[in-house]
Amino acid sequence: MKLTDNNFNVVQEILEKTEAEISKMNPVNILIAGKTGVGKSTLINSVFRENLADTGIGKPVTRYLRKISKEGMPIVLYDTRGLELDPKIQKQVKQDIFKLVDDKAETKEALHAAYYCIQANSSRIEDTEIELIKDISSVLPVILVLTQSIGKPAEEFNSYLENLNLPVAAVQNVMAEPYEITDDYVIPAFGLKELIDKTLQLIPKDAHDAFMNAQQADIERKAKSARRWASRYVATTFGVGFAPIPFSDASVLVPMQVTLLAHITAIFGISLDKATIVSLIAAVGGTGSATMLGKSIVANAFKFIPGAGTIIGGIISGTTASIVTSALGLSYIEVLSIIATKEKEGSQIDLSLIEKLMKNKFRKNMTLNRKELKTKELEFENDDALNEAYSTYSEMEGDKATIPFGKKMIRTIKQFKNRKKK
Ligand SMILES: Nc1nc2c(ncn2[C@@H]2O[C@H](COP(=O)(O)OP(=O)(O)OP(=O)(O)O)[C@@H](O)[C@H]2O)c(=O)[nH]1
Ligand SMILES: [Mg+2]
Repeated sequence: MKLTDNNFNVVQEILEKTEAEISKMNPVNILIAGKTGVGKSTLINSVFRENLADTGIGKPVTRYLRKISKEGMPIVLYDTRGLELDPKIQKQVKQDIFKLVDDKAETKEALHAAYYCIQANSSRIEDTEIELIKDISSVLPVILVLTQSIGKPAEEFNSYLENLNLPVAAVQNVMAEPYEITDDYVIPAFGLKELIDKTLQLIPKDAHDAFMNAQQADIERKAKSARRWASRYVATTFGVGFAPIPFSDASVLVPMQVTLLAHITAIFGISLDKATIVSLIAAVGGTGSATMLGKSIVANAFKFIPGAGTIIGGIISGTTASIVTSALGLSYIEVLSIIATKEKEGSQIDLSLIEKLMKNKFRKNMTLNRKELKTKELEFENDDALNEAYSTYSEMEGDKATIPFGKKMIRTIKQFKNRKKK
């Protein structure tokens, strides 16, 4: 595809605006504590984007605390190192944590919560560890994360801990990565969405956007949050008070569409590069003469809006503008959900297919009238829209469609009979 200057600028503006929005977010700051080898790094890599535990390792803050953060991600984690329950070391770790919480208090870097990780097959917990958990709980809300949870024993351990009435905010069983028992028996990952949910209930509202951006365990939730914002944005921008504009002025819609796409991208927090955005814009704007996003989208839109032929050369009403912009936002959210899912799975994204998917979704969403748009938005509540987008993409890839969104977590051992056949 040929890049024209105008087209390029729109893309550049989306990227810059996204970056600006992310840098405006209050970062979310979480302490991750637990004995050596319980699965802290594995948990961090599964819950957050970009393999954060491996790629975001910074300098040690103290002997027992390490800061994990990454440019462009509004999150800071502190990982305990070498936490053994030797009383002397434990005392130092505790001092380090208290000092950190104290130093950062009342600043933008104030800690919001702690995940205290215990391996779920421990079956009992030592008094020294109980004491440490109580101490951390006195300065931060703690979620006890029971890692590598397998079956009934892990659930029983959970009940045992609940019965201890520790001053923690929640106890959550997780399996961060699928666990292979044999080649044929695999325990799928579970519990991460619940952990996201519990974390959101604990951290302050003004850190929610940052947490949503950084997490990758619940992509449906990202989509819903983006969709809710987009619907509100479209309603306030093109609702009552929107003065109809002549079609020749359609490019005044560009800044609004840039804001829309940038904000959605910031909520999603996927690592979109220029090439991807160029493809997504080309998909809706076309590669023809009209290169400015607003104008070409509106021009394209007329092909899809029933009866729109009669208003060509006429005016764009609030209704027309909101249908076009909603379709743009909804399609963009669907496509970003697929990109985010692929990114999480660690699989390659085929840009030409992504462009095709965007075109396909936009075309479909453009034909919806106002009432249908409302229904379509509701589909995000039950993940139908996302599953449909995923199926479309898989079919284009030549893969059999699976349904990754909204799937009930399977908590028992699952046999994959055909695993080896592929
Ligand atoms: N399959 C599977 N393996 C896990 C999971 N959690 C931890 N492990 C395994 O347990 C081992 C230790 O996990 P880490 O995540 O490195 O533990 P850690 O708490 O970060 O350890 P330190 O950094 O040394 O304190 C690794 O070999 C992981 O592969 C899980 O959810 N699923
Ligand atoms: Mg580690």
